[in-house]
Amino acid sequence: MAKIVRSAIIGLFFCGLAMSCGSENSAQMQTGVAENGESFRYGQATTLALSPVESIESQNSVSAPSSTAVDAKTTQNTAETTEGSSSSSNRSSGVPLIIYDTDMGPDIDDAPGLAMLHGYETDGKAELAAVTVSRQGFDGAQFSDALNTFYGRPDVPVGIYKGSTGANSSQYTYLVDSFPHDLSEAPDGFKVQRQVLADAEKSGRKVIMIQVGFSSNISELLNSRADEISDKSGLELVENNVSLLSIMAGAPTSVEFNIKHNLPAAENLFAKWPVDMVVSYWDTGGHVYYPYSAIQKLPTDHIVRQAYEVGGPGNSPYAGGGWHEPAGDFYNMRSWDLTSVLHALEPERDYFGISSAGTVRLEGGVAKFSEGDGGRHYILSNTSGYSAEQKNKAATAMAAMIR
Ligand SMILES: [Ca+2]
Repeated sequence: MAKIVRSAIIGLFFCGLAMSCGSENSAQMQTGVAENGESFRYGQATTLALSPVESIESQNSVSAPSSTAVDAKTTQNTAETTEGSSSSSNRSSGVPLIIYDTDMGPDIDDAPGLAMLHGYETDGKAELAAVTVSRQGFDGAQFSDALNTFYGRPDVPVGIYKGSTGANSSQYTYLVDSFPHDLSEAPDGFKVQRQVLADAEKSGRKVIMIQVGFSSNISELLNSRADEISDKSGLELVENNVSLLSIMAGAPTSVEFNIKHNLPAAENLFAKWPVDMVVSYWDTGGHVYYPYSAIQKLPTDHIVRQAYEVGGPGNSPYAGGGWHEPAGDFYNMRSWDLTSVLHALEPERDYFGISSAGTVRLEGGVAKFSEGDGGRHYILSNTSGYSAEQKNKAATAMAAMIR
């Protein structure tokens, strides 16, 4: 009991900082209510009866999707030196354009999620067309630009939501001062998205949208009308040019963080989204741990490693209170945002299992899914019952893309 009380106190502290409180699963997580009435999650990772992800070194027998040898130093250089040819090759080969819509800052997983996309682009499997930040806070846009610059792609457009959301704290974006970046201003996120979709309409290329934060920008996109960018509405641009929205949001029995902090936008998104949507509930990434041992393979000055290790040994803001799984001086990361990236780029690998088509309806913020009824929503399966090998396979595939 003392342990739970202590965890509750820690949980209150972190949620007070508006960190990514995820959702609460009554079957597996301890829950409570903060003074402001918001529910929060403070479950101890060690009480979830999960097998910690084994080190990547032990997973050599698990096949990763492409280049599995993660030599961080050489691949980073490769990304920087071959990006030009890679981008031109991607452009001509018709690989999907990607819009990464993120709340970059409150939790760590947005940063490695974006890093994965650079890995896919370097491998010729995708082209990062834009990053749009779904919370207020220019720091999130700057950090995204710095990460893009780190990977040799400094000119990826970055947009930002200019309304308000319920969460805007950041634990690591101040590190941007240590990395080259040149973003001086950012346009509205939905306008950046409109531009990508309008360009795609002309080129005939398809766009995959990946939303791993709040629904702020994409809700505005769906509400947008003809403007100087396109004579099409946002809804038409999505219908004509987007093949998939891969989204990390929601939980079937509680109000998940990404839903909670801009509920009207999420309700608008789920009600109006006109093409396929694959939803990664809290539980999916919450049960797949990205091992710290994979982070340790990156150079110490790598932007993702710096963000992951923010706070320093034994003082990580992410290691306590069951937020992620403590591992030595740091933590193994719950891989929420990475699941949506992984599924979007490797759907054929079916790492998580997927439902039949149906509809997700938000009922007071709780994401209720029902199969059938003509819906175009799908949910990734809850991985809580998966074997350690299956979880490791997903984590290994993620790590193969972060270099
Ligand atoms: Ca996120």
